[in-house]
Amino acid sequence: MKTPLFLLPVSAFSLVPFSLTEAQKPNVIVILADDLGYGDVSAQGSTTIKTPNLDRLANEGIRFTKGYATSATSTPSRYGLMTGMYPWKNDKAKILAGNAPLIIKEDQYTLPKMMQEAGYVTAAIGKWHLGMGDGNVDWNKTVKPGAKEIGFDYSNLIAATNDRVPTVYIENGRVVGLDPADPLDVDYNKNFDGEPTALTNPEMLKMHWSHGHNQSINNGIPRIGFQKGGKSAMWVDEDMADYFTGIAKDFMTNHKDKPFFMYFGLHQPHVPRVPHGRFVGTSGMGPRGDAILEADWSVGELMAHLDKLGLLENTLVFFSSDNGPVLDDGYKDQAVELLAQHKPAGPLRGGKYSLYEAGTRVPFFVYWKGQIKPAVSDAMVCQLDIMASVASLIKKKLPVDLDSQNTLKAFLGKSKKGRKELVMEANGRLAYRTTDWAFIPPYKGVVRTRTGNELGNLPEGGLFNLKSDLSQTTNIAKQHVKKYKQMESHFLEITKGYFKREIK
Ligand code: NG6
Ligand code: CA
Repeated sequence: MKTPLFLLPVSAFSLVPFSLTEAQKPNVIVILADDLGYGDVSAQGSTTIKTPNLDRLANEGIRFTKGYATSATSTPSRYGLMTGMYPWKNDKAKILAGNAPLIIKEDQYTLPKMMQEAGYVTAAIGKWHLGMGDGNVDWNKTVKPGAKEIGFDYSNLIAATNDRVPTVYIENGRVVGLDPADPLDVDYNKNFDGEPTALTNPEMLKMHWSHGHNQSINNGIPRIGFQKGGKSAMWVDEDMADYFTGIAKDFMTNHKDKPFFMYFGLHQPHVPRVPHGRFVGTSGMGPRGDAILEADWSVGELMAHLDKLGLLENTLVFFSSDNGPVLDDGYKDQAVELLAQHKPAGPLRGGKYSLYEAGTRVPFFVYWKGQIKPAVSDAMVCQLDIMASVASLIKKKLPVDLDSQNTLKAFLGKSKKGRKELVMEANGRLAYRTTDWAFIPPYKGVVRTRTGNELGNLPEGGLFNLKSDLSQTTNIAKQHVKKYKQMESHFLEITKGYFKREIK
């Protein structure tokens, strides 16, 4: 049995967590929402949505006002978190199809491998989106390499996104509930003969697409990609939150007596937004708001379970989102029409896919009962830094050079200083920011995507003073040439060999 930290003498307490012994290694949980915006949580100032469970993490932990993902889309963002390396250093770290191969090399050092080496049991549950298999997957056999090969003892995942095939759960590399008599096949180029799609059989749809998402249909919802067979294994979107929440609770119960590391990838509020019936209509904002409330419930369940197991005082919890918000990401779910006064990005400009702040600046809370004093912190922190910071916490020496920086003191509220600078990515484009300034190199290309989100393409380049202009209303590149040049030169130095101006 681990000694709960609150039973330690006060003198030891003041040294914690820098004096943790083997037996007291804290559990570490990373909960990552999918497309949850800076303004989508009531603790972030929103009065239009009520997220009591997320608020609890925010208000009873540290709430970061400058918390970042490394990218404005999922795959690169998760790559940064899992490897401690900037995703733009890996040209495969782009939004992946459901049958894309694993983009993390098997010999690459990763956050879960680090935890394993430190004696942790590790699990990945929920959204994956880092690729699995070798590019030529037989879904009826064990799919590998995957989560196991990069350091997860246990995994129960959706391969990519909830709008991409295969629409099945994959536990430790095996499709859950597959009937060998009805093999599963997946293709991203062409349909299988005679299989219905949203274009041939619109009468089968209970949710309609607005752009993309018109291929195979599962559960009345059209997806990206084609699949055939595997009928008994198909997920039911309405049950996904219950499924993964249950799996995560079981994992915690099974490993309550040893230190564990659990990565929990929420699928909300990514499209298609199909929450369980008990959340339908609860937000007044339609499926997007209801899905956020379902995610809030799920987080509340995990925390209540930790409490029930007596692990709250011995578990460090990170909560964040893989990228910023989007309304119409390809389905007609009334996200725009029912938004009313709600501001998914809060005061920030842009959203998912954007080089403006809302692309990567996301909710970011760190909670540890009894160890972290509630506070709001303006330190700049990034998901990239979880790896080096947790290494420091558990006294693990990193055997490789990483882009991940040790910002443990900021994460635990013991310092107001986080990282000094960060390069972020959005669909292959890069931007740079320091504590108070944002720099966007010149990019041509469309101003907005079909989602309506502004991309941050500024043909002449951009400079914004985030201290005086948080909402990035005024590009002052022309007025502050010296500052622009200085930011540009730092940016070029860090991204040398990777920054390609011709990317649109
Ligand atoms: C886009 C999809 C979008 C979403 C995104 C990935 C279309 C038109 N759009 O290509 O719906 O799936 O990829 O989102 O297909 S992410 O959060 O996983 O990065
Ligand atoms: Ca996402």
